[in-house]
Amino acid sequence: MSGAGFPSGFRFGVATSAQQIEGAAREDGRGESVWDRFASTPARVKDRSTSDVACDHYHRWRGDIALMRELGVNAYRFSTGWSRVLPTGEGAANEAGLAFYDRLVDGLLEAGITPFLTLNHWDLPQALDEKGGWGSRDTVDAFVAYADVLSRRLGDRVKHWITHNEPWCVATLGHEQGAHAPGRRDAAEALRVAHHLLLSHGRAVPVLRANSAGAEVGLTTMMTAAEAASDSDADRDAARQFDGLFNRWFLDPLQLGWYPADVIADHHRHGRLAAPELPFVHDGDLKAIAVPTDFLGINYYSRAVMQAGPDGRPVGVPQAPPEDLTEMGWEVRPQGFFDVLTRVARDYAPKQVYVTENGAAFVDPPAVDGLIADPRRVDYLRTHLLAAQRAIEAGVPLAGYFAWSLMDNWEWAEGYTKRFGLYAVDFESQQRTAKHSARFYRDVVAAHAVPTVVPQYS
Ligand code: IFM
Repeated sequence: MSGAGFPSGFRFGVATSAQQIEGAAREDGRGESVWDRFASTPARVKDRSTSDVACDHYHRWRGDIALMRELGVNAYRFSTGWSRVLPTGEGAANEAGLAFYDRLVDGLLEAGITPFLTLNHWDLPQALDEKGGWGSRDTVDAFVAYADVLSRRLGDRVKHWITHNEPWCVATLGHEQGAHAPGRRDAAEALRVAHHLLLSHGRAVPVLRANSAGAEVGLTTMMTAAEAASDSDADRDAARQFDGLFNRWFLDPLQLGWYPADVIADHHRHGRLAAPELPFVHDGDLKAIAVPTDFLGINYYSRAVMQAGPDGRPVGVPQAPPEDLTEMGWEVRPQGFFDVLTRVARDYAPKQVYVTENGAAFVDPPAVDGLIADPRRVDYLRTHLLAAQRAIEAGVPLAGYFAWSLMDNWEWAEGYTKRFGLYAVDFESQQRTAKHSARFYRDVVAAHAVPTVVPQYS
């Protein structure tokens, strides 16, 4: 084993999200989400697929809990479908939707697995988007009401709540770049969206605490290590800008209570703001956003190496050879994981950190004797878990690690073309097949440490 292993009480989990695994898109009163609409719009999703069936987890959740038991994990991060609970995003709750999450939570607890529930993993109800979506301040109220409904129902059993998953993706990919639902391209709107996501987090935290005695509450953000392509002032400034847009724009208001002045100036300079001020920030918003939380959720996949573009905007430059890239084109960079974990502890001093996602998409070969050999994913997990362990040794209050993902699933605009799972899913038969990475993770969990030598699994 390497080092002293992970601290006692450490959470080892796996993560998924509702839209990516549940399926049953039109069953039991579920309403349409922005991702349902996006996927049914031509040319939005790479393989033209929808998540209407996905992993059919809505019907197969018992078997999926059995996979978690096989792994030995003590925690499971999942999200609730907002439009399954509130079909139009507000108003009367859908009892069948709530009953599904009741069953799932009870099943997890019976299996000795602690539920970590994410309220918003991107699947805004379509009806709310038609009223202005996250660009409208009314959606803040709708989110707080949704948090209230769910935590009243599940708060006696769910004690770990994550308000939002990766607000950058919703704001920037969804509203500035148009690559994610709802597919808009409006940089000014994207800034409003980011603010409303953060504000709704801040306003939901006290509601969740009131309905779920003793609960831990936090938010999950994606962090990417930002590095300059060279020592030139221009490239260093490009890295600063990227870090500002991607990391600090979210972490500064959440943890420090302000938006970073240099990034406000960048927004103005690049035309995202008409003036160097934030018209959508009302009195009291920043205080609400910076409500103390019990943990910060960090999703980590890769680093970004930036150089100055012709107009001074940051541009990513590929650094790694193709063999160091995952199927997403993301560089495998465990050092970046260590860097973001130690940086977040140093600059933001969260009470605790959970790594709420970490993993890699690769093309997997067919199964041999019922097991799929995925050495690159095993290596990704091994090197990143070692980096997490080093971060703990360096003083980061890391309390848990969730592998993304329990099983192959619907990877948003990439459809079914990217596979992140520890278990493979045959989307025709819905058969699940363990990969070597599942066996490796099981060994890590059992040993509470990272094996120095990877066992032979076949
Ligand atoms: O699949 C996604 C997940 O939903 C959010 N974080 C990144 C993952 C991989 O792209």
